[in-house]
Amino acid sequence: MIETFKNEVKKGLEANPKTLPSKYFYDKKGDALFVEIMNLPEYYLTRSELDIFKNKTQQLIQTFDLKKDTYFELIELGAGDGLKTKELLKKLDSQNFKFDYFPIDISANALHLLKEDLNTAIPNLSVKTQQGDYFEVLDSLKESKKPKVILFLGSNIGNMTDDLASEFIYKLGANLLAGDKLLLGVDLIKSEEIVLPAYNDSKGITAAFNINLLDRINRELKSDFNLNNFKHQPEYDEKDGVAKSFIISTVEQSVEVKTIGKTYHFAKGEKIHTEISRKYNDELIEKIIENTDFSIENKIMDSKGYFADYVLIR
Ligand code: AVI
Repeated sequence: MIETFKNEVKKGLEANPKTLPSKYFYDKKGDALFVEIMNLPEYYLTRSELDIFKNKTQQLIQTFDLKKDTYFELIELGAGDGLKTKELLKKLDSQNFKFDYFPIDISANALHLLKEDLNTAIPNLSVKTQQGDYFEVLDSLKESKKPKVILFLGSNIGNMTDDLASEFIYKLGANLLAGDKLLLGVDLIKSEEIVLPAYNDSKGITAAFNINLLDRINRELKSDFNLNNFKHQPEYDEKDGVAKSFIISTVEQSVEVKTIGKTYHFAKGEKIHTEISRKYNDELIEKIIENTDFSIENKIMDSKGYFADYVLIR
């Protein structure tokens, strides 16, 4: 794990322009900062998808086309605190659907808390937490042959390039059977006035989330990034719908990363690209699933039209 981190940081800092992978945002501090981000007034994404799960639950259930006498599996990739999913689970439970809920997450702690919370909120619900890699868990669930609904929410797909997103969805399809469903939650392309503040909040939480990556490298790879000499900078291009986060070196400086055994030079104003947060429309989603085994069955939007949950069928 630490070897992979080291190699990816090395590769990123030696690239031109410099990059660092956003998946490394999520250490303990990064997880806590992301929870804060989801509660920020500017970060509309979580609230928008929650609106769908609260107010369009019946529509979601209808497009899943579930039979009350057939046991199925509801599998969530990156379940976190399950805030949105709980709305769906409550409805399914009250309507006497028969199913197991499999939340998959990297964090054993998040899964433990989620299970405790659900056991209290929905005592009848069968919760089978799965800690680990999405594809390893899906592979182990293949055997059951029960109909499956996969949830991949929160526009998490947007942190991948379109090629990687396509490959990811293709691989999901390879673990499913014909008729299985994938609920893909994505942020929609909209104006800069709405998107940019979501990645540049007034309290500076997103800035801390981005800069924490350098702090993590300092701690885990023994480097000497002076965090005061770097700042967070988001950019958003409304035409292509891609928000990008950068870390900018505010002075000319050199940084030694001891475990890599190298010193990296930064010019004043030089950027490190740390994240993409893609926004979508129908055309982009169609393109991404073009070479997968899925087709679009439905699209459910929040009341403001900010966010969409696409129901894809295998
Ligand atoms: C997890 N992911 C969908 C978030 C996003 O909106 O791209 C991560 C994030 N980065 C900055 N703020 C939130």
